[in-house]
Amino acid sequence: MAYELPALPYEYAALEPYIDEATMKLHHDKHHQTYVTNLNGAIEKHPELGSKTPEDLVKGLDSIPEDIRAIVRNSGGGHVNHTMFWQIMKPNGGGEPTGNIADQIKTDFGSFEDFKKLFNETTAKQFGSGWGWLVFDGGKLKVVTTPNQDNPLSQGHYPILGNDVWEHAYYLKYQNKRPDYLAAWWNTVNWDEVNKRFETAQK
Ligand code: MN3
Repeated sequence: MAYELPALPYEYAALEPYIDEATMKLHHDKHHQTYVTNLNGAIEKHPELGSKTPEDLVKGLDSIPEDIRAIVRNSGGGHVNHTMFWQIMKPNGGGEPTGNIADQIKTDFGSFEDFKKLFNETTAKQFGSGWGWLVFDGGKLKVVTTPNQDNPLSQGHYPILGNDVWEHAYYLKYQNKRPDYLAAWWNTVNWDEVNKRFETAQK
């Protein structure tokens, strides 16, 4: 198998009460696993692609053979997105941003509160399934959304953080109240990891 499901870096219940254990189990063990399984199935048809990182696959969708391009876009994107998602959260996370990302957020959005408000409002409006993202584009932070499992890498933007607004990410606990989930999610953010990603984005 070319790609593997990464272990969750904490217990399933570690993000309670913001994200419940049952959601984490299903989300990691079933949803993320399915993206990995389907990506591997596609790569079996073009084994030469198996040496690429999942990020490189998603970055270069145009060069993926047409017969598997949609699967790589959806399942490769799903794999990349969720791998990041588990890492940018942690137990006892949240609070004010730290490090360089804190300064950049102030520069580009005015304050952390203004940034959160923009991110939550923008992401709440993503119609149907998708993601909200913080990307670094042209020397500035920007909030964008993508549908389905599309990753900003496919548009040449490195995602610094992202939140999953597929219903599977929140429906068990929050039902139809996506804004409540978005508001609570900030209590899980791992700012050390976000700072690492910001450093990579600047390169
Ligand atoms: Mn998901």
